[in-house]
Amino acid sequence: MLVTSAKAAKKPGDPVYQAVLKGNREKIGVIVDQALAEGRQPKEIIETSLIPAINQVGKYFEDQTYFLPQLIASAEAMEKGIARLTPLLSADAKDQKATVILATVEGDIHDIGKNLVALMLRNYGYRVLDLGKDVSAEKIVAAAVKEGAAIIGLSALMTTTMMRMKDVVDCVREKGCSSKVIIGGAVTTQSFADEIGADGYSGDAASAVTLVDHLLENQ
Ligand code: B12
Repeated sequence: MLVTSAKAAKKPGDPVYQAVLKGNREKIGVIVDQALAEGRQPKEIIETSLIPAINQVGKYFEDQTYFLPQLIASAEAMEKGIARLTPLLSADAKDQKATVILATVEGDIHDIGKNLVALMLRNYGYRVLDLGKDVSAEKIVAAAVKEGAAIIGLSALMTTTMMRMKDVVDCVREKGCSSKVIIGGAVTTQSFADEIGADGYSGDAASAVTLVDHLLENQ
């Protein structure tokens, strides 16, 4: 299972880690291919190189060692690295379980974490419809109703966009939509989920799968 904590992170000498840290979007594909050729597993590369690197970039951004251009370059390198590994991870389309709608809430364009959640849920057989980023509550709920989604998963990375999650919960209740709402994203917490009336919270992509399994078992 993909463990998205930085506990088992590789040493900074790792070329994949360095490629994200330095925003090397041109060469990350080749560097990831080399890591695969050396026998590293796709999940392990995400877990111990890509995620720790983007977290380190976040720290550099916070302490102003890095500025926006470096943040963007690193994010793009991360996305390319994940895109390279995705085909190696995705499960077969058959035997799909329930439908999960995923979106980053309105006003928020961070989608790396949400994309990892999508990847994991697909890997475990869920039918995932990813609506993308900066998506309005109305659009999310309309899609959930149309597709008969069992779960709506929302991501937010900014204090300024967290409350858009409550808009979705309110809209779900208003429209009598039967989907359960789960939330995540570095800025969110279990107590925030409780406060806005969401059905679940998870702090990483691996436990998102357990959370969805659990919510559907108890239906
Ligand atoms: C990469 C990044 C960017 C990239 C985003 C690229 C992309 N495609 O996503 C770019 C450069 C575009 C960007 C832009 C901005 N960013 Co930015 N960015 C980050 C950074 C460094 C990393 C975020 C990330 O991808 N983390 C890695 C992923 C894997 O973690 P994650 O998202 O938390 O996801 C995991 C879990 O939370 C969970 N999860 C996530 N979603 C979901 C959903 C569900 C349903 C579940 C169950 C679980 C779950 O599972 C994931 C995997 O384990 C953070 C710093 C940080 N430390 O978080 C800042 C940060 C989030 N950004 C920030 C800011 C301010 C901005 C900008 C406003 C900057 C600017 N001045 O323009 C803009 C935002 C514009 C907008 N309207 O959204 C701030 C937010 C501050 C705040 N608390 O409000 C942060 C915290 C940096 C900082 N310290 O100042 N950013």
